[in-house]
Amino acid sequence: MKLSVRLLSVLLAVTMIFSIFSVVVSAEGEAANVTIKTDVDTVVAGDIIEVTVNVANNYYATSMRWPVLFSNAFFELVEGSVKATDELNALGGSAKCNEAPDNTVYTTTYSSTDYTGVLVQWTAAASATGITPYRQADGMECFTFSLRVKEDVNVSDSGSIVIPEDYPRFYNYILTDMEEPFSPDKVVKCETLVHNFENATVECVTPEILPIEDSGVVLDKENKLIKGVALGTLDNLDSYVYASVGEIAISPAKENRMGTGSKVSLTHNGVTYETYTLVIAGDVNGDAYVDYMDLMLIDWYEAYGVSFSGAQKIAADLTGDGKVNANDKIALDAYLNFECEIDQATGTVVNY
Ligand SMILES: [Ca+2]
Repeated sequence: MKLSVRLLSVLLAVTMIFSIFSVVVSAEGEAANVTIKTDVDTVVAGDIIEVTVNVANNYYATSMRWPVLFSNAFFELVEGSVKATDELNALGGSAKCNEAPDNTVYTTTYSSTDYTGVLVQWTAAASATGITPYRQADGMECFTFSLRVKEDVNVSDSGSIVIPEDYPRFYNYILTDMEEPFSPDKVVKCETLVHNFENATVECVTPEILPIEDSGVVLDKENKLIKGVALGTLDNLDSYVYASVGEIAISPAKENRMGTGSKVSLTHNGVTYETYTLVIAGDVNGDAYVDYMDLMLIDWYEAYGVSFSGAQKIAADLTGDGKVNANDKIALDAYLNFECEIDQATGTVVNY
């Protein structure tokens, strides 16, 4: 929508009307929602995170100015990273990204002792035919920048990224209506507008694999074993475990089967922090099911000394006595004849 140049000149005149007659305008219904987003919410020292500033408004802004502050004990700015998004640039106008703004970006609540800031601004371009203001009721990602987590942060320290709500100069005037004829009650001063700021917090954590509550999974941290996963689980363990930070990578024992011997690793930024081995009690061949193939393997182990991995030995030891022998074969046979059950959390037969 275009705001005519004539309207602009009226807008300037309105400034004077305000000062002379103290016209009271209602800002009811108009609000700016500014959301700070980060690409991750957990980090380790040295990580680089991406910050996005999303602005949603339901009025016509001809300019906007947002100081974005970050905890300086936790973060440092990646120089040269502050920029307007392609989406914002596509609106026209001019975006400014100041990486070293003056002290006016700091406020009573957010001082330069604890925070460092960047200042992002946008002004609509005026031309002979008009002006295109910013109005994005659903929000638009306007600015991005990168922050590096300082090397000396400790686990459970956190850093915040905020817009200071007590900053006094987000912009001067906004318009509630673009339709002509223009009138003073279509103009709202910045200080009467409702601002909702959603800030972001990032926490420094220990990289580790963690159990999903009530999933039945059991993580043996000492022996790096994962137990308690249901038979026949395929593809991934997303409903059982998650990473405190980074990614979980799985190397299945067999094709896409989450069977005994599958390796479950936590990696973050190219570093592997820990690797667990999955054990499905009774599943000796690693296909995620318990059947006569497994019984046969235990038989071969007993009779011919077929070699078992550590995980296979634990999976085969259904009596839980630390050995793989004829008793386990009998127990597995009983299970296959529906005479008992296997408790995957403990890895032994029950109701036997
Ligand atoms: Ca099996």
